Amino acid sequence: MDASLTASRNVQSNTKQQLALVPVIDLLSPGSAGAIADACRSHGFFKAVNHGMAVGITETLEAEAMAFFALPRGDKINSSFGFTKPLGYGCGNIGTNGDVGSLEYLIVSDTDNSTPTMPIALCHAMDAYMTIVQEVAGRVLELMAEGLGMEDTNVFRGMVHRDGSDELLRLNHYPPSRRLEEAPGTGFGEHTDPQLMSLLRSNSVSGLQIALPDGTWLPVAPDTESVFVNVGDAMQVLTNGRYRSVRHRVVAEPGTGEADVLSRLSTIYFGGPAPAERIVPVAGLMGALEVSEYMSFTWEEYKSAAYKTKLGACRLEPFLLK
Ligand code: GA4
Repeated sequence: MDASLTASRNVQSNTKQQLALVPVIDLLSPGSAGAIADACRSHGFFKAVNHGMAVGITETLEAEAMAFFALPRGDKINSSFGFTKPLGYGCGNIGTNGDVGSLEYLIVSDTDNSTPTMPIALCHAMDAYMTIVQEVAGRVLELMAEGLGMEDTNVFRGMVHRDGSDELLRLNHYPPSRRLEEAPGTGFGEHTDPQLMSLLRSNSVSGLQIALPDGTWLPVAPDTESVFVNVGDAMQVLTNGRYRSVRHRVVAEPGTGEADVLSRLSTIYFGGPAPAERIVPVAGLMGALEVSEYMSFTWEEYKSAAYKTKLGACRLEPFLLK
């Protein structure tokens, strides 16, 4: 066989093999910015180790969250603020457009902490967690900018760490999958996150999968010591498509081990900007002749359009300039 053809096949299969692995990035290593940029381009997803989040705070939140989800249903609805969307407690529904999932959840916002009767210990645990996860988010956003060679590495971080920015914390609790045999269904259907980025932590129960660029699903092994980073739609636009938002979902297949008897708990931080922030490709990043692939819109416009879509929709498509 032609040597150059063999070489090109090898390159292709190496790329395929690399894609089949979740990139793991040590946030303290000197090459972390470059590695993050590669992962955000190829997968829109990576696993961060050495993130520096205090174990005690994550363990306390997990224990308080489990205690909350173990409450009788009526108490959970009362102790949050009913089914008011998009914040509060929910069970079985996702969003308000008819999507369902086999999970219950609690969503709180950093700016609107109006959770008057939520258990006080859970409020404290969520506040403490928010503080440490925001720090990691800031560091990751800085590295995302550095990895693109941007002069101002504070651009992304500044968008989500500013008064009025739209940061959310979501706790998802999935029943053990053996119980799903009676009512099988996806835990959380496939979707991309609308924000700049999301940071996910989970207990040791599996279920998360990410879509590779060719559409195949890659299961992500749970790792209680790591934080998983998702690129969101807003970041895809800010980088004019250099970083891609990742489709992901949570499935629980009965008969696969731990997930049969234990419930999965995940905690996700969503880094969104302030409502008036314009989501357009960052000037310092664009090549001389490069044009934006997207229409110009504010976060408020994107979010209100996103909240009218079904979970699995390609939310950026209507904003693409063809
Ligand atoms: C996906 C990311 C976050 O979980 C979320 C979700 C939100 C919701 O559950 O209310 C949405 C979904 C998410 C995207 C499209 C809309 C809104 C459900 C849905 C069908 C809190 C978010 O910001 O967007």
